[in-house]
Amino acid sequence: MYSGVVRSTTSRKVLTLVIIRKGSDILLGMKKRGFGAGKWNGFGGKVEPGETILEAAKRELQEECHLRSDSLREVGLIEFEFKGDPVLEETHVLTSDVFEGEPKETEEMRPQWFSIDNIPYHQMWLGDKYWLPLLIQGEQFKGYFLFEGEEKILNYELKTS
Ligand code: 6U4
Repeated sequence: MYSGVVRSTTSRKVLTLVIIRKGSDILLGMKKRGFGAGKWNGFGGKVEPGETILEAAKRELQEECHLRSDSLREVGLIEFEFKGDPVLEETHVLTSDVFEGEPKETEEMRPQWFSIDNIPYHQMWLGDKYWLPLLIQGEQFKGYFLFEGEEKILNYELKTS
């Protein structure tokens, strides 16, 4: 898909990532366990067999912070690759400012609203400072990030569409 990038992946995992907005705030969750623990992130996870992207995104949002949204829109597609791992993570990024309920802490995530002027990029995945501003500006985007471990980006590409 992207020129100049050598791929050694053999399989793909499909994931969702939901960023909820309210006025000039966005909702992030502190991941409490698993890969990426200790980072603020959107809500999401693996798409289960038989589920659509949208169904999976709604389910993960509800499971991870008890919000419901029937208005999620897909605005981004990011491929994450980790050096030495043959799995390419195809991550569908969705957003909405229409939702029901109050964010509630769960076993996996501690939700918190952040002003878009005060996003904790230093405690987030390194790539997020590149693509999240595009989402906030209302742009659609496609990207690819190659990580080495959790704290180093070896290569990335990002374009708006
Ligand atoms: P479930 O279904 O909840 O068990 P899980 O495999 O825990 O899914 P998730 O969303 O925690 O999925 O993360 C999946 C993968 O995607 C991890 O390798 C980390 C990566 N990832 C998730 N959110 C990211 C983000 N905002 N920025 C980033 N990588 C992210 O660069």
